[in-house]
Amino acid sequence: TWIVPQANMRRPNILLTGTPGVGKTTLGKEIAARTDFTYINVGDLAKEGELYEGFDEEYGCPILDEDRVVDELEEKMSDGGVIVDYHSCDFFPERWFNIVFVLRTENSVLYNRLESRGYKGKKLQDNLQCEIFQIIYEEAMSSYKEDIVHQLPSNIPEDMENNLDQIIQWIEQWMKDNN
Ligand code: DAT
Repeated sequence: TWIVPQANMRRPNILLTGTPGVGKTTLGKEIAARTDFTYINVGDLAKEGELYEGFDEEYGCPILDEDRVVDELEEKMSDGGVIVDYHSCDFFPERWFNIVFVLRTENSVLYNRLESRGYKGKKLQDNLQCEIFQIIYEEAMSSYKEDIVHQLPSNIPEDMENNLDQIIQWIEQWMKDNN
């Protein structure tokens, strides 16, 4: 029941973060489908623009050029109405986001998701440890005002539906309060 807002309305920016596999992409695309917000996957953006500054030999993956990612997104972020999805969050300007959601997944569930994604060995173990030690939650809490950082469980489809409904409601309330 999304009411299409007027073109000149202020809209918030939302950060979806958390360990790979917790469900950021699925949730982000659903929010975008139910609103007029733009979904941006930072991993895909970096790939398309080759926003890299080297190669990590240990992990066998390119290293994100964080400054170029920030430059690339700056204009879009100032318009509002953007959902950003990335598995790290400490290099974005704090002022970009009105709310930060850290998705959380139980270990056994995440194990299965990452394994079916083809992760194995050190990459699989490191990502599971990242979730167990709540690395991204701590990163979010130290990078943004603590009262805008929220953890969301993301284990079963019902969690996804609840999270989606909550976020849509939050957006609608924000827009009422800020327009
Ligand atoms: P991320 O973008 O955080 O890496 P994703 O959206 O690609 O994660 O999700 C990884 C997989 O898990 C994908 O197959 C969808 C599934 N999934 C995500 N959230 C879920 C949930 N709450 N319940 C069940 N499956 C979920």
